[in-house]
Amino acid sequence: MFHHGVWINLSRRDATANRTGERFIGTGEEKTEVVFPPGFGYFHKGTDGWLLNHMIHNLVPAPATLYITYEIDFVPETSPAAEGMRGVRPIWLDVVNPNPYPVFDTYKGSGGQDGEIVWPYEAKEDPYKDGIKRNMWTVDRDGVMVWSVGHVHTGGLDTDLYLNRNGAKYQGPKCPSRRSSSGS
Ligand SMILES: [Cu+2]
Repeated sequence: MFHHGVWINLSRRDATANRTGERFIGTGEEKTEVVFPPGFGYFHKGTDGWLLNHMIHNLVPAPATLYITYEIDFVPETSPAAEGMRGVRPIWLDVVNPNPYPVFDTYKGSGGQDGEIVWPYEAKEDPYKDGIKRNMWTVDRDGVMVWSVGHVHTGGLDTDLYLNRNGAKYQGPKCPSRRSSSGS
């Protein structure tokens, strides 16, 4: 089972981790297909080096030979189809960013009355005791969000993404604040 894969461009800096190695595409059990709106693409230089970080699970005891196949629609910069195209800037967010292995455990009975845990807000112990909110990032330039996707591990139900902007008229759901340690 191909649990997840993260494509990393070793020739660029990651925006949210502020280090070399831009995490730019991920997919996994949820079968994410990255489809940008027309006119947008991820700019790739011929000199860029890519690295594929993968997690593969074998659910049976027998070893097997596996192949990973992925397809890319590629528009050469010299093609008329590339005219006016804009390059996207990948923004990678997770609950323990910039830790490259964003995995945490939850146990039966943790979380609220609904039997679900919203991590990190209902975690028994504050995962950000040092005050660094690893699940938040301050947008550092103007832009438009053109696409997003989330990934969870076994038992995970969904991911939430909130955008807060001073002066915004948006009245929809807001990011929860940390709840009591009893998870209620
Ligand atoms: Cu994963």
